Amino acid sequence: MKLNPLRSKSVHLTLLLVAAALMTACMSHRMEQKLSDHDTNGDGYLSMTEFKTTRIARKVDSPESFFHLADANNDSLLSLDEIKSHIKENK
Ligand SMILES: [Ca+2]
Ligand SMILES: [Ca+2]
Repeated sequence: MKLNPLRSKSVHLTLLLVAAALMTACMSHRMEQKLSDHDTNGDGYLSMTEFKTTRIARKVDSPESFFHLADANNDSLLSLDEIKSHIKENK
């Protein structure tokens, strides 16, 4: 039996897309896990003090400016969404 090359290509593509989606979901879950580890008062947001203990803060040049730039609604707290969209915008 001969496989239709076009069809097997699209199967590969589908598998690749599924794998990519799974990886993204997994990474986002891991990030949520990480952030909740640093959310010491458990309010679901990171204050500047809490944020400074994260790996992201240690990786960037200035955690303060990252914090202020990422804080889209200026409430002096970072939500996971704010961090994620800030990272996405600066890729
Ligand atoms: Ca907190
Ligand atoms: Ca905020």
